[in-house]
Amino acid sequence: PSKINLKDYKKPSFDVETVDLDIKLFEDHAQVDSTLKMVRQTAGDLVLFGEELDLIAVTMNGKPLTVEDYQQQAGTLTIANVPDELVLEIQVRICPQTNTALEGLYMAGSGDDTMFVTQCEPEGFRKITFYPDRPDVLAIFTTRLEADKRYPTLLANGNLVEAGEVADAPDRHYAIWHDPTNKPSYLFACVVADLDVLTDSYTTSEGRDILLEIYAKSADIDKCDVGMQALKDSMKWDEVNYGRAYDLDRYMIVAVSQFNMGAMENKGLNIFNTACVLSSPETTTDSRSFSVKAIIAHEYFHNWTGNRITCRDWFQLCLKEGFTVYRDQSFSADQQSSAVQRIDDVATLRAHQFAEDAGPLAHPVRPESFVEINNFYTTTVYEKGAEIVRMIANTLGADNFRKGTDEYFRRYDGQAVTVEDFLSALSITDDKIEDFIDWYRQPGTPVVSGHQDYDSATQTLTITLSQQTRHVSGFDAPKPLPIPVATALFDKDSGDIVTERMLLLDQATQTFVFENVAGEPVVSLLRDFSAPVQLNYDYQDEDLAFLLKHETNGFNRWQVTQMLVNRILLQGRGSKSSPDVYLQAVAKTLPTLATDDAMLAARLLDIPSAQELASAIHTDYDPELVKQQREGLYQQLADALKNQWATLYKQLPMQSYEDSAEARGTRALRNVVLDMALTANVDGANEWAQQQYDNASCMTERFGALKVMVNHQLADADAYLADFYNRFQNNDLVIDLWFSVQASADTVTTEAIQSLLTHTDFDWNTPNRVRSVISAFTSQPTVLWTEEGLDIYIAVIKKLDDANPVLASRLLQVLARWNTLSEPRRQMAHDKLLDLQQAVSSKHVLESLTSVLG
Ligand code: B3K
Ligand code: ZN
Repeated sequence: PSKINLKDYKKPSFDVETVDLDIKLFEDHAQVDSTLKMVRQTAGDLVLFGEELDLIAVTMNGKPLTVEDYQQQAGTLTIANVPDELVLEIQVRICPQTNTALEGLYMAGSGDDTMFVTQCEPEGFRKITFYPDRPDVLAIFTTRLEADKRYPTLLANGNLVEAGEVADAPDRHYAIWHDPTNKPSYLFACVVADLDVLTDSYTTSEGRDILLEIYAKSADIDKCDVGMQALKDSMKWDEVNYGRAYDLDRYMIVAVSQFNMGAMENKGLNIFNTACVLSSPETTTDSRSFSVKAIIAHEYFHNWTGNRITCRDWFQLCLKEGFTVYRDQSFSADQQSSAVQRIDDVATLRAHQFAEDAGPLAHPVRPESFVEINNFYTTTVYEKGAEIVRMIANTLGADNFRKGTDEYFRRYDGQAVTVEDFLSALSITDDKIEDFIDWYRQPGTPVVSGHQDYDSATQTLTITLSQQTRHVSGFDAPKPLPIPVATALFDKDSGDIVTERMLLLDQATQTFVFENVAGEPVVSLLRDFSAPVQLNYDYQDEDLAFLLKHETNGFNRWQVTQMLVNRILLQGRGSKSSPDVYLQAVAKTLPTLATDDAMLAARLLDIPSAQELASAIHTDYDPELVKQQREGLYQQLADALKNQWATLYKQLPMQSYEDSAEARGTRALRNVVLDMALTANVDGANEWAQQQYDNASCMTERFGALKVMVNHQLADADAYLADFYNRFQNNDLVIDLWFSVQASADTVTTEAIQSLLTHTDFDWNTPNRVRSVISAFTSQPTVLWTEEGLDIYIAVIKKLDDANPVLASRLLQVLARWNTLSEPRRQMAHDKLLDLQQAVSSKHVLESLTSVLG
């Protein structure tokens, strides 16, 4: 497979004005007829993409073409000597029933319970028909769907124009949909199914009434209210914050149980993984439910950032994803404490994106080449992409950022554009914004180091900061980037802030001078995580404890506790902190914080996951040692606060369910306290767990209790697991939880994983189920990185390589940091990856494997 390079971008030779699709579904295949009206843009042949299609007929301007008239190669159909204006009619046959890759048009479900859905981004439309399937070709789509009447639901993008019976076929019916907006083929969608619908409406700021619909299986329709409310909230939020209103008359969301990722923003017809849209108190944990709202918002926000303004080519993926993630993070921050939102976003960034940037899969937020674009839907493109937009927004300030985004929408609406276009619109009030382009081009996480010098004679404080980014092979030597460092100086005696300033570090080393500073202050840096960098500042542990007490922003308080924890846990790797300062500081803070902000208090007790700790270790990583140290500190924390747990647990009584930030905070903290109490062997904690399970008002309480019972191997854990299974047997998403709580248990063994994989409810065709075991398993590196653990994991990749290469490749990417392991694990992992290379054939897995092997 060949590499595609950003520098080779060329405009398409033809533009498509209109597409008429006629998709007829039959028992064992589908027939797709398309009519494309095209106009020449530049010289050259007409190139259409197509994969896994049976070409039946092509006509051009009414004249049938024969095999001499076109050239069919792997993946393309090329027609030479084409007039400047043409109507192309193409007939193909496809087989959605055997499409296990879940790209293009595929059948989901099994037996009597099946439906047909599409996933076209990035290049799935070419599995439906031959087409110039690239994001810079925009067209008006009209779609006719025809199917057996046992599929009453026929949906496609846009507005319903007509529906009825098929002449001469009493069992069949059809519907015709027309989408009036110009769109790229990756935003095409259709659904043929038997679903119920939850309906609502929304009146836009422009006074237009929009029909809102969420389609789900009848058993799930009672779990769509949270999503519906989130949709209305998102519509309002985008009007208020970005001045963007919805444009079509109808907005549809469809829940599908077999889906490769979270959700897809198809114009007017979003398709969602059931896990990302269904939510009810009894079956969904708070954190899952909160992410349902965030994903609904994300896909809705794409309507402007992605759909109305789209990407010129797939290298620009971050243009829509980074900006849209930034928008959904801002939306979520308005739904809960913004400190907690920032904590969660930063924790994810540090655990996954920093690891990616430090390993062999490191790539710029805007990659420069790829073999398979599906491999680049990464945390770097999404989350680091969002951090760049955040830095720009903070640098500009709210008003100028809004001027910039207004300009972006004004200038580029209806177009397919680049990151440079985005920056040029945002820089209308400040040209310096264009300098952020290097953040899109340069891989690797910058490390910012610094120290301070205080001169009491002149009352000046000098902060020296320097930045360094590792040189990733295959890229230019790294340059200094513009790094905004939000800074505050705290008076040591009063604990008050004396000065706040945004420092802009844009050279290799810089000094920043603060005048008239009476007494050496404690400096708080990178407040609110003002840039996606690693910070090494010469703090004393006591400074960090001081900041935990005096910082005014909850995020910064969390950040300093994490610094303390990291200093303790990465001991022997350069730092020498004893846990005492940390334990005392937390013990002092917790009681008040628990009453003021329970959610923040829960986060303050965070000890980074084994994976996050591993991401900071670049050689000789010993998973056993990390686990030991991590658990050791957790035990010390639990013991140090042993006499607080009972009081705290009782202060957080179970109440009838409510979906408020406060109630969610109480539930989150209660679960953490329960785990701490069991860790510290507090008398009676076993019974608390059982009572919490038995009397639970919602899934957060029930699952929280189940999880601690499993992790602490309480005597009745198996009985409770069995009870949980029986209660929720008919709910796939809850059974996913049942699988994952076992697969991620602190005490998991390879035998346990093996038996989950052979359980009658395990299903290779449902990505959620595969992830509920296999991805859950990666949270236990001591088991994963063993001979048996890797054999299991790699066998799964092999098995999925052909059936679902997108999923297989994604699972493989998690093994990227094998190279940091200590021997003999490192050699063992290397050998197994080499064996895998002999056994796979998808370009997805092969490209990832080539990078992973380095
Ligand atoms: N744009 C889609 C992702 C498509 C992934 C294709 N492998 C969902 C999203 O980011 O909103
Ligand atoms: Zn997205």
